[in-house]
Amino acid sequence: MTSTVERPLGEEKLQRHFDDRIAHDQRIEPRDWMPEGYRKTLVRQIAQHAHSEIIGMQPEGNWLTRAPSLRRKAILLAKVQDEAGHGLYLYSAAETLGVDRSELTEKLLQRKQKYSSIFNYPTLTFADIGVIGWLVDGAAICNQVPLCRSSYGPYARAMVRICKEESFHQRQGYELLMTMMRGTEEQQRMVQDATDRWWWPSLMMFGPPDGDSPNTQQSMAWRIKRHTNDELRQKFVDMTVPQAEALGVALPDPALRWNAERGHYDFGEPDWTELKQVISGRGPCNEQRIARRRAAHEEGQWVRDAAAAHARKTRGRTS
Ligand code: BYC
Repeated sequence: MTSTVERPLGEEKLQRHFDDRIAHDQRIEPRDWMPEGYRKTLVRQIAQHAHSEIIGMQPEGNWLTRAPSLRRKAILLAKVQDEAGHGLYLYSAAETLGVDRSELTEKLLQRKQKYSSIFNYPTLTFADIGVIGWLVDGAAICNQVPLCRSSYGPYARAMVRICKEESFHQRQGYELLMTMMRGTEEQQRMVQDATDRWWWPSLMMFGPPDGDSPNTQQSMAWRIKRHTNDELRQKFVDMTVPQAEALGVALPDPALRWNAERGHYDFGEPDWTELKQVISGRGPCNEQRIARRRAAHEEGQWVRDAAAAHARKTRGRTS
């Protein structure tokens, strides 16, 4: 993308100007010149993030009609709607880079673009709703707060609002679990079981280990990412262990212990083969998630047609 002011400077000067702005922590905006690799990396990451928000509505949506009280139902409904909103902000941020939302959706449906591995696991009990809020939204906050300082303006600004809402999501999950832990033995067992199933997939949300992450180095140099995958994973573990203790649940990792020398918790190795399988479409719910997304997209065609017809009519009236 080239702005009319900067175009005559020549590629080399434009690159120097871009590098200088990145080095001085200045934001890159849609009309600024940017290297093609920077633009492509942003489209890849923002699209993946947007798809994750939209697909992420499915595992929780599974419990909307079976929430145990009106209050829990209203909270869950608000959370799922927030996620649709996050998807919209992110698709809009991606569109400032010259791609179209429908083109991105098509790529998702053809499995040419990814979405987060975490949403390919089933939600078996209502305790999963609490654990998703606590662990999945907790991991999302760790990963996404630094993205509010991402070098690309529209992405960084979208993340500010998303992170505020994610904090509410995390707290509602924790509050739900606290309530269940004060309940019957069966409710306590449900919380422990959900924690056992979601702990390792939550650690995998941060991506492959740094040594096996092809994109991290360049994304850090461009200040799209501010921390490596392993740094954020460690931060999440350090933050979550005391929360698990306060809740009274055990985290399913025998290697988990405080390391006074490092000032961090040591923890076991996630199963990276499982992450690769889930990312490549062979997780427990991949087929179901994409099939549901495709059906929703097709069933929503009349809404898009009606909106386009209305826009045409309004344009006709004003002209
Ligand atoms: N799942 O070089 P790497 C949410 C892919 S939404 C699937 O480390 P990068 C929420 C990666 O894309 C959660 N794919 O990549 C929503 C790359 O493949 P491509 C989503 C993964 O980009 C609703 C390849 O593996 N959050 O939290 O530097 C309710 C190599 O990886 C995963 C975001 O998207 C994975 N776990 O780092 C509640 C946040 N990990 O693209 C919560 C923004 C890696 O080359 N995204 N891959 O084909 C990011 O921060 C980064 O993109 C990642 C990966 C940390 C995810």
